[in-house]
Amino acid sequence: MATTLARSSSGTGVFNVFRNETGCNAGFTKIASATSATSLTDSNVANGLTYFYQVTAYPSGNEACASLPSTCISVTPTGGTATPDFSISTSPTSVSVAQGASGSSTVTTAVSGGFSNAISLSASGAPTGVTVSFSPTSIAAPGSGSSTMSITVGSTVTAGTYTITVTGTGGTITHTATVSLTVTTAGGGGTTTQILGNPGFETGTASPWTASTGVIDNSASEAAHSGAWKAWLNGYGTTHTDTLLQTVTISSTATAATLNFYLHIDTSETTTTTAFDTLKVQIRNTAGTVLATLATYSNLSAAAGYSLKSFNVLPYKGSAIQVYLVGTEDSSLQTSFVVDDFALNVTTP
Ligand SMILES: [Ca+2]
Ligand SMILES: [Ca+2]
Repeated sequence: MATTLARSSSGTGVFNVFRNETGCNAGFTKIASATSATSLTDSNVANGLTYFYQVTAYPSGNEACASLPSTCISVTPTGGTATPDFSISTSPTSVSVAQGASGSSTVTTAVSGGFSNAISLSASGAPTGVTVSFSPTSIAAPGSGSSTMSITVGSTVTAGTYTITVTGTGGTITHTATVSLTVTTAGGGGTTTQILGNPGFETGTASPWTASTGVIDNSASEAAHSGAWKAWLNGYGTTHTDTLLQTVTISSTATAATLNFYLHIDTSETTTTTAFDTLKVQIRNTAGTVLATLATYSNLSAAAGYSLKSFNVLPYKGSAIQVYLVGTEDSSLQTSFVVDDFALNVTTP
């Protein structure tokens, strides 16, 4: 919006223009000095507000001789071309993420012209293996706010630069912004080493694992995932606890560390609601203090066959830790937690 004032005088003097939003008898603020133009356009106005103007005149360079203020006039801009709309932007606009890691950008929306709608967010253009999510997934009405855009890059995504388009949709209006994603090689071309000993239990003994009696097993009643041997925790149908642990150190220079293993759960429990028997997968320090419980499984997730479990354990680099599994059964109805083919893959530069 703008209001335009014109003066009818055409002498050799210059003019100061004053404005307020209160009234002709209130104090004024100077909005233009020593102008010789015969009109002034005031762009700094809003619809529906009334503005009051007055002008003083004086010989150029001699403001001390300024005239008394002119007659006060008022202007109320209305209508205009204001259309409900919003804008969308990202910060930063470019994100660099290593393979197997994640990054983020903040998406910000701002409304204008009386726009009032929730704005839903979506992303397109990410390559296969890259997952993009928003928190929150929608900016609540009236539509001004921000959302964190998380970008998770799979370990197999080809290094390179990609453009992710963020689309905001509010009512019938759609706007887009982009984020440039640069995927870098994990560890800058480093090497990945599996650091657990006897990961598939094929030596037929526990070492370097420490296991409860009977856990290292080659019986046919629960098949191994591969080879002949696996670790079979619990399965007694009486109150019982089994543990399986191995102490390792993830290099302090590691850029990625992932714990994988295969798990099969077999149960005689019939409940669909109560976890009577559980298996916790933990990271402990060498004193046995739990640093993290990565997952808890139970009779409720029993299923035929093995499934692969995978955890990011990079946060535990630099000190000796225990990969610690503990299975606990209640007094009846057996649950077996059968694990095999562990890997703790550590990538170093
Ligand atoms: Ca095995
Ligand atoms: Ca049980």
